[in-house]
Amino acid sequence: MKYTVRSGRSFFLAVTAVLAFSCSKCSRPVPHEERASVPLSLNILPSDQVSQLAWKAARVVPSERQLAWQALEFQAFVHFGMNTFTDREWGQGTEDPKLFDPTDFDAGQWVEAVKAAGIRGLIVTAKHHDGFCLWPSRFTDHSVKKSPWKGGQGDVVGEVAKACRKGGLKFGIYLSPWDRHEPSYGDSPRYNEHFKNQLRELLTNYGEISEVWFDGACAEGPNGKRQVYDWAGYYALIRELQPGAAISIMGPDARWIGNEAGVTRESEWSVIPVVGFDDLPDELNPGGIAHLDAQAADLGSFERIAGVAKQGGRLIWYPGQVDVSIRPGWFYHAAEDDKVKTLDHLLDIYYTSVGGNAQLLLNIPPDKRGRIHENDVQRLKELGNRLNATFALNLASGWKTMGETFGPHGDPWNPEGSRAFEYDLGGPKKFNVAMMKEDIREGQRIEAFALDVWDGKDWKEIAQGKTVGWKKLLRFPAVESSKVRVRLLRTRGGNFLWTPDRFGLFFDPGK
Ligand code: FUL
Repeated sequence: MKYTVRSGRSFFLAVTAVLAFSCSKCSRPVPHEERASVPLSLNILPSDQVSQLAWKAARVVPSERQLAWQALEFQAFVHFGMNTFTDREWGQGTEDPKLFDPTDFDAGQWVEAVKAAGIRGLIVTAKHHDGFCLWPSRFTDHSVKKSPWKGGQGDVVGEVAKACRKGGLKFGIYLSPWDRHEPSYGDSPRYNEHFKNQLRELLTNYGEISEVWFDGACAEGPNGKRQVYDWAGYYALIRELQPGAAISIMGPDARWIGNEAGVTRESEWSVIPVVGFDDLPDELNPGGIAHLDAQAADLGSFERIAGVAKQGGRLIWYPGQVDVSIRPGWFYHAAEDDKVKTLDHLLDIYYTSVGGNAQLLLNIPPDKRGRIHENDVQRLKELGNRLNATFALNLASGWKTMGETFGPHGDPWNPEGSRAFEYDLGGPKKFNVAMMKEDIREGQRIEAFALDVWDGKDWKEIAQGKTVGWKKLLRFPAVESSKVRVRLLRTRGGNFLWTPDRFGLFFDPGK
C-alpha cells in the first residue's frame, strides 16, 4: 500500500516556544514550583554547550493532554465502513450507500471484546478515504442516512460513542482528510469549510472525544486538483471544541511510529529535536515540523540533538503511537479469518510498544454483521488473560530496603555519573519480566540501564535496556533471586529522584 510521508506537528508549539533558554545550574533537580512553568518546548542554539543541551533535553515535558493520552497505553482502532461491504482496503468514493447494511450491528459487543484485552480507548473510522460517513452528516448525502441500515436512521458514531461511555472506554475519531467522494475536494477553501463543518458535527454531538486521528495518506480529488489543507484551522477548531482531545499523526500531540508492523526503536524518545523555530504547516510539511522524518531510525539521540542545535531549532515533546492491525488488512475480509495474529505475535507487539515508550493502537475490524468476528474476540481474550496473569502481582512491590550507590562522575551528558539501586525482595522470587518507568512530568531522562540479580556471592547482569520513558518492559529467561539491582548507566541532565514504585518484577506463566 502506498502512503505519503506522515510527519505530523502543528505550529502551536512553535508559537509557544520560548526563545533562547539557558541556566547556569545545570544539574539540579527541578523543584515542583518551577516545573509548572517549564515550557513544552525549548529552543536549542549553536552556542549551547553540551551541558546546556543535556539540561534542556531533560526538562521538556508533556502537556496535560499528552500525559492523559500516554496513560491510556493501549487503545483499539476500529476500521469499519464502506470497505467492509465491498471487501476492499481503499474505496473509490463512487460506492452506492445502499451497500452499507450491517445485519447485526452491536457496538456494545465491540466494547466488551476490546475490554477483554485490557484496552482503554477506542477510535472509530468516522470517514475513510472513500468519503462515506458513518454518522448522518448534514453536509453530504454520502452517509448512513442513504443506506438501508435502520431505514437510514442509524448512526454508527453515536452508537459507538454511547457504548464506549457505558463501558468506560475513551472514545476517539479517525477522520480522513483525503476524501475521494466529496466534489469540493481539491477546491481548497471550499473543501476546508466542508471538512471543518464535519469536524464540528463530530466534536459537538458525541460527548467527550479523547483523540482525533488525522491520516497522512492523500492524493488529488475527483476533479484532479490537489487539496491544500487548512491544518491550523482544523487544529484550532479541535482545541476550541474538545480541548482535551489529542491530535495524532498529522497533528501536534502524538507522532506516527513510522511503520504499521508494531515495531518501535530500541531508543524511543518522546523528546524530539526539530530544526527551526517558526514552522507553519504547508503542503510538504502539513504537521508543521520541518525536517522531521517519522521513519528515521534516530529521532532523539544526543547526536541528533547536537546536530539540530548547530542549525538552530527546538526540543518538543512528541510521543510515538504504534498503529497495527490484528489481521493483515485494516478492514474486515472473510478471507483473513484464519490470519488473525497469534497470541505470541500480539504479545511481542505489546511488549515492544506499551513496553517501549509508545502507545499501542491495535486495529480490530468488525465484519459485515457489524460485530467483531469470533476469532478476533477469542484472541483478544487470550491476550487479556495472559497480560492479567503476568501483571497482577508485582514481585518487587514488597521490597524491604533500597540502597543507592554512585558510579564515576565527569561525563557532561551525565554529570551525576551512573547510579545503582538495590532492592531486597524479602525472600527468593522467580521472575522473567522487568518494568521500568519514569515520571515523565519530570521529562524523559534515562538513556541506558541494566538489571542485575544477586546469585548469593555476586551481582550477575541479566538484562540491559535503552530508553525508559513512560514504560519499559524487558523479557528474559526466568531467574530466581532475593536481591536485584537497577543500574542507571546514562541519564540526562543530572540528578533526579528515583522512587521504588518505578520498578516492577513479574512472572509471565506462559513463557
Ligand atoms: C493509512 C490508510 O491509508 C489505511 O487505510 C489505514 O486507515 C491506516 C491506519 O492509515 O494511511
